[in-house]
Amino acid sequence: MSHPLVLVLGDQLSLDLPSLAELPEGGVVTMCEVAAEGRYVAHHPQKIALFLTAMRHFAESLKQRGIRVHYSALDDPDNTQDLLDEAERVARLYHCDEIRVVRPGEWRLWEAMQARRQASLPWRLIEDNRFFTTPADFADWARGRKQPRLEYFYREQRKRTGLLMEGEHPAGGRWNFDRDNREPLPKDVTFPTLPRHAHDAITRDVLTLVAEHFGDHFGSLEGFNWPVTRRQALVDLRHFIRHSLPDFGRFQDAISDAEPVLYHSRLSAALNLGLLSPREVCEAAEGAWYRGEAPLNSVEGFIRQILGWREYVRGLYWTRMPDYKRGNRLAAERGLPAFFWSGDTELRCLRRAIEMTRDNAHAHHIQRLMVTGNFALLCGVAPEALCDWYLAVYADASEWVELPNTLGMVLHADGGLMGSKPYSASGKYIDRMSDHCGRCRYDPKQVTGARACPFNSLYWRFLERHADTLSSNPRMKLIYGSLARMSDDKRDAMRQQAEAFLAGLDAAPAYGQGHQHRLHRHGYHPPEENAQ
Ligand code: FAD
Ligand code: DLZ
Repeated sequence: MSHPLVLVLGDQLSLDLPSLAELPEGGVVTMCEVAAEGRYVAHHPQKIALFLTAMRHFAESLKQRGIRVHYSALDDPDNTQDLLDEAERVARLYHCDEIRVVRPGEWRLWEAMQARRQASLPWRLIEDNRFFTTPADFADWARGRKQPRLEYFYREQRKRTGLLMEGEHPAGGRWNFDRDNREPLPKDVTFPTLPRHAHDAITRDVLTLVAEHFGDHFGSLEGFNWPVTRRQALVDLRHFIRHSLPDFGRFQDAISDAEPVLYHSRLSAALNLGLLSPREVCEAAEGAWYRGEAPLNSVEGFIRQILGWREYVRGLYWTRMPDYKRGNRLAAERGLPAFFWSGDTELRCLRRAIEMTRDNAHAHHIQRLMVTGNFALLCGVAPEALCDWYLAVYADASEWVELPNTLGMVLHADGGLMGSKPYSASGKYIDRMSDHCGRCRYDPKQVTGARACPFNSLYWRFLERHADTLSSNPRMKLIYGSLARMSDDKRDAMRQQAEAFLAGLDAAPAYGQGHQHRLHRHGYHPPEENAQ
C-alpha cells in the first residue's frame, strides 16, 4: 500500500482540499515555508506575512482535527528553502513513497512537479476542485471558438451553476447590468470601514520574522489587517454583504484619492488562499438579492467578477501557458518606471495608487487597470517588467490570476484574448472617475504645455504608434477618426510632449537607488504596538 506525503501549498488552505479528502489512515501532511517563494519576485512584506501566518493557522486547524502535520518553518535549520526540495526532504524523513499535491497556482511549480512524476520519489498531481470550472472544462468550452469571449463564458457559467437564473432566463431579464455601474463618487459619500483583525501570537511572530527576512522589499507591514483564518475571512464576507454590496455596482469603476477600498469586497486574497470558496461568496451575494438587501446591478456585477472573470482568467492561464507569458503583441520594451517602487511622482493618481499599494498590499481593480496599468500601457512598459511588479506587490497575486490581467487585460499583449480592445484612456477618464485631478499639479484638460496631464499626450502617442494594429478595430474607429481630423501641427506638438515626458522617465534613477530609507520608514514595528 502506498504511503504518501500530502503537500499543502500556501494558497491551498481549504479543509475540503481533494488531497486532504483522500488522505489515507496515518497519512502525513506537510506545509513548507521557504525563502525561495518569498523571493522569486520581491513580494510585498504583507503578502509574505499573510501567506505564512495563514499557513501556520491552517496547520493548527489540521492538527486539531487529528491530522499528522510536518510543518517546515522558515527558520528551521534543516529547511532547504526550496518548495520541491523541502517536500522531498520531509517525504524521506517519513519514509513516504510518493508526494501528492493539488495543482499549484503557478505554471513554474506545475512544470517542475510534472518533471518529477517519474522520479524515484514520484509526484502525483491532483486536480483542484475549488473552482467552478477545471482547465479541462474551460478547454471544452473554448474549443472551436475563434475568440473565447468572457461574456459568453459567463453566460454558460450562469446556466451551469443556476446562479441568478430564473429557469432558463437571467434574473431581471439581462445577463449584464454594467451600464448601471459607472457612477463617479458623489462628494459627501462615506464608506464602510473594514473589520479589524487582531494579531494573535502566531501573526505577531510572523510579522517579526518577515520584517527580519524581507524588510528590504517594497511595502509596509504597519497596517497589516488581512483575514488569516477562515473565521476571519467569513467576518469580512458578512461585512461586505451587509455594508458594501448594495453600493458595489454603482461605484464599481470609481476612484478616490483618500479611500483605498470603497465598496469593493477586498475578498480576493481570502479567495485565492482558499479561506473562502467562490461558490459560498457568490451564494452569499445572491442571497442578499433574494432577501431584498442588495440591488441586482450590484449583485450581478459582483458575481460576474467571480463566476465570470476569475474563472475565465484561470481557464486562459492554464490552457494558454507557457506561450501566454511570452506574448508581446504591441512590442512594448520600456523598463518599469522607477517611481513604481517609491510613489515618487507628481502625477497624483499614480502617487496615490502606489502609496495605497505600499501601505496595504492592495489596490482596487480600477486603480490597477486604469491608473498604474493604463500608464504602463501608454508608456510601452515591457510585459515581463510590469507582470513582475503586479505579482510582487499585491497580497492576492498568484500568477494564474495576475498574468492574464496584466499581460492580457492591461497591456493587450495577448493580441486581444482578454479584451477586444486595449483599456487605454487619457487624463479625461481619470478626471471623470476620480477626485485626484483637483489635487494634482497637472491639468487633465491640457494636452500640451508645462501643466498638461501626461496621460493626454501619451494617449495620443499610443494611438499613433499602434495605428497599424488597432485602427481597424471596430471599437476604436471613432477615436482614430478624431486622431485623423487633427492637424499635423497639433499631432507633432503632442508627440513631442509625450517623448519629452518619456525621456524624463528613462532618465530617472533605476529601482534600488535611494529607495531603502523609504522602506525602513514604513517597516513593521515590534509586536506589542500592534497587539490588540
Ligand atoms: P472586488 O471588486 O470586490 O471583486 C470581487 C472579486 O472578484 C475579487 O475578490 C476577485 O476574486 C474577483 N475579480 C474581480 N475582478 C477580477 C479579475 N479581473 N480577474 C480575476 N478575478 C477578479 N486579482 C487577483 O485576485 N489577483 C491578482 O493577482 C490580480 N492582479 C490583477 C492585475 C491587474 C493589472 C488587474 C487589472 C487586475 C488584477 N486582479 C487580480 C483583478 C482585480 O483587480 C482584483 O481581483 C480585485 O481588485 C481584488 O479586490 P476585491 O477583492 O475588492 O475585488
Ligand atoms: C507567495 C508564497 C509565499 C510568500 N511563501 C510561500 C511558502 O513559504 N510556501 C508555500 O507553499 N507557498 C508560498 N507562497 C505561495 C507560492 O508562491 C505559490 O504561489 C503557491 O504555493 C502555488 O500554489
